[in-house]
Amino acid sequence: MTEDSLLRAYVGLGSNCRFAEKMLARARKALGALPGVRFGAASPVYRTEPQGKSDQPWFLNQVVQIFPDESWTPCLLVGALLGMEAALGRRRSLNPALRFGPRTIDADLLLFGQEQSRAPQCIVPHPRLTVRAFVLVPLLDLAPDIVIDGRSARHWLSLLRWHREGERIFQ
Ligand code: PH2
Ligand code: MG
Ligand code: MG
Repeated sequence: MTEDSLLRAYVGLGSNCRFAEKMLARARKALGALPGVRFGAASPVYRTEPQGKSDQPWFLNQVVQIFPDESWTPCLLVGALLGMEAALGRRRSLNPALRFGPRTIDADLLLFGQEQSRAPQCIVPHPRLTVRAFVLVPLLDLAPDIVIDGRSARHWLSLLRWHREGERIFQ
């Protein structure tokens, strides 16, 4: 089957542990190994200033394109991403102060074709996608014409305060 006829999904990867580069590589491999998922393309890896909780190390961020077959739904994919995070050693903290702190690997479902999901555990498009330069920039590398909530990704990015120096994103 040609890629044009397949559903395209985008996953945002992030890590700010000591082995961040390695964690992204392991996550890409695990994504491609999910049953019924074809790996599409990976954006460049960006070094990004922490957004939100700022007293933590800089992140490596990347967006990956995958083609899930008809057996997948947004919620099933989010479940698989959580399983993958746990398998790669992520331990989630219930303490809200730590929730956005350093992590071994974060894998967020950003977009699942044109589908919208309002289920609380698997909201798609990702609810913070349009306010994160560290996600919009690599997403635009893969999908320059992509539309999110009725506006182009470029439009959303133009509303944010950010700048880049090569592969570094300040925000
Ligand atoms: N993830 C967060 C919060 N802040 N900042 C950057 N630069 N990169 C991230 O992946 C990131 C963040 C919560 O998931
Ligand atoms: Mg997450
Ligand atoms: Mg996240």
